[in-house]
Amino acid sequence: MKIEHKTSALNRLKTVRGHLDAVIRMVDEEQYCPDTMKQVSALQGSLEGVNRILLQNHVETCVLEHVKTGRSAQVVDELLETLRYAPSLPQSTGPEGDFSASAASGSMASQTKGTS
Ligand SMILES: [Cu+2]
Repeated sequence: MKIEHKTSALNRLKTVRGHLDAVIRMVDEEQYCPDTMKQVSALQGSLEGVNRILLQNHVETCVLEHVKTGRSAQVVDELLETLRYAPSLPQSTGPEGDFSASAASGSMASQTKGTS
């Protein structure tokens, strides 16, 4: 794994962990439902960001290596499978795709990005 992608993924996941603790407190304290839902959506957006980083790393490392060693057919099949886990990409239009994408903008997570 490329060190810059590893660092970025770890930082984001640790931010998500802190954010998730805050959302757990919101539910425990029975805060206003839409406020909590907004934070859950922000968390979903943050996790999608982690998957984008992982996908970028995968393409830059594993996929390139497989192409170099002549395993192109395997690369295509696996990559199409992998894209299913990247909800914000146009290839996967799951039921949660539109909602989380729109809710991710202006999220609390993006404001705290880079801290851990
Ligand atoms: Cu990979």
